[in-house]
Amino acid sequence: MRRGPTAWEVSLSLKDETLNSVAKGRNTVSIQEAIDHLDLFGYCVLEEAIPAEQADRLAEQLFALHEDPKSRPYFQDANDDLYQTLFGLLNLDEASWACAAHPDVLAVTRHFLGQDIRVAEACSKWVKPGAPAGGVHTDSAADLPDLLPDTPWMINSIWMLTDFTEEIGATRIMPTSHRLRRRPPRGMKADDRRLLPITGRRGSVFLWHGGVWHANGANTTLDQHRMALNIAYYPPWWNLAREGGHQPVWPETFERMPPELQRLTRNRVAKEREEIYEQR
Ligand SMILES: O=C(O)CCC(=O)C(=O)O
Repeated sequence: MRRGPTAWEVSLSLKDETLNSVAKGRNTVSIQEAIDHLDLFGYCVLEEAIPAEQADRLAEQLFALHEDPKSRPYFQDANDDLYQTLFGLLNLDEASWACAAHPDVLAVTRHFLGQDIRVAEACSKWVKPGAPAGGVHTDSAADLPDLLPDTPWMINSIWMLTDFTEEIGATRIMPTSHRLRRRPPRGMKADDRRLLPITGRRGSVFLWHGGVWHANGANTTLDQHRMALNIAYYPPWWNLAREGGHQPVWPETFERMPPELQRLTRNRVAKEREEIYEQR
């Protein structure tokens, strides 16, 4: 007798189809479809949420910021040259504000976290040619129990500021893994066949549930650079949670922000990290 597909094979092919349908263009995915996709698979893609030219400008500014020696105190790891994370972007580049307060992103995020969401942090992630893949992980789960909550505690997002291809180091995600409510097995590799690269045209943004298993992919190209803007959102009851290098919003930045962004960041206005984050 011919063997039918396993549940796992069905889920993978369903996923491929969904990837293809979002690749047709932003207008084919409504907010409700994006919400349903994130709920079911753990992530969703909003294609071309900003124009490619705006993404190009932002990418150029971020490459320059990464090269600026004044930015070094805000690197997650100043010794990691190939995969660079630069924190505190809301202070460093006003062009990031439009992404942080993008109405479609906020609509999807508020569905999961409630109306009173907060921006946890905005950082840029430059993946250079030759950068290895990252470790597979969940987000902001350090203080959570072994059985992860069934209520989402974080929605994360990545703006593709250069085209995301598998070769350039697109983020890899294991669809539906947030439903397992546990961390990935120790030693799980980013090239595990259950993790799919989230590809798309620059200007697109994808969002994921903090409990989904994911990693940055390796950049296997010789000369292509991946730039992404990574903005995470917390519900108000998680608003003091912080990760290693998260930066406050400086008072002078906050004063200049439009009201929606002030609403999203009002819990973290300070000059220094020590003023608002607990010491670990
Ligand atoms: O840079 C990437 O593609 C992944 C980022 C990531 O893993 C994270 O923000 O938790």
